[in-house]
Amino acid sequence: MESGVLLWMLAGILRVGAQPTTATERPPDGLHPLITEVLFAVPTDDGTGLGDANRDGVREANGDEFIEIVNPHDEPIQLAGYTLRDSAAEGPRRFEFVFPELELEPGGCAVVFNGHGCRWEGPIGDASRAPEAPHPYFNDAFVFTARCSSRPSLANAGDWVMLVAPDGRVVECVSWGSPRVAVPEGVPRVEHVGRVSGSSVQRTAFDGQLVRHADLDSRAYSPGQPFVKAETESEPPAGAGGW
Ligand SMILES: [Ca+2]
Ligand SMILES: [Ca+2]
Repeated sequence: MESGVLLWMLAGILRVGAQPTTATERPPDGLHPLITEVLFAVPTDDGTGLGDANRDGVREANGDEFIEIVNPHDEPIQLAGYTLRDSAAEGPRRFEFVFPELELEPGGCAVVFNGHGCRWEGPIGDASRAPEAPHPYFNDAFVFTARCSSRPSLANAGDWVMLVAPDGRVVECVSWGSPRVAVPEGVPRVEHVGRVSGSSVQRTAFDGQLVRHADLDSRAYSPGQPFVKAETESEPPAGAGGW
């Protein structure tokens, strides 16, 4: 799809944060999802429930971590076999989630929580099967738990997550802070977001950057809402009646 190729070319020359995005290789052929949000530093609960991103009433420093993706194209994407993983070597410390069969419609959103120690209400999927329905608590996104043990977690000080296509080729990588493991050579799209605390990093638009969520609006994260504009840009004038 030509628009997809154009997006990748554009993304390759965007600068993200203070550091340049690198484009070293074309992405795998075909249409791919796009990472739109990563919560790697779960905020500390300040008494208001902050940090409880999965909305089970408890902040779990690992379990409430999540990665959000969207289908940015105008055709459905079959998610089966797409993988999200972090920088840890293969083994019990690696965060890795392989999607089961789920056709994601254009604009459709999916959220994968670490899930360690989490409880769930409503339709939740895992690596063995997709949720039976979109989740009303999460803006009607498809919500998954990776059912992690206590060990895999995204390192607050620096780490990365990558999206890997079913054929094994890397689609994109989001990195932050000072990862102990360098992003592998040849990843077609790398976005580095510096060090962020107390908030996720969130994409502002289909072709927008990943920025600190709390700098966009009053929220620290928004699982299920793939694009968030800065409040100052999106607020309608007083009396305009909203949308
Ligand atoms: Ca929670
Ligand atoms: Ca979001």
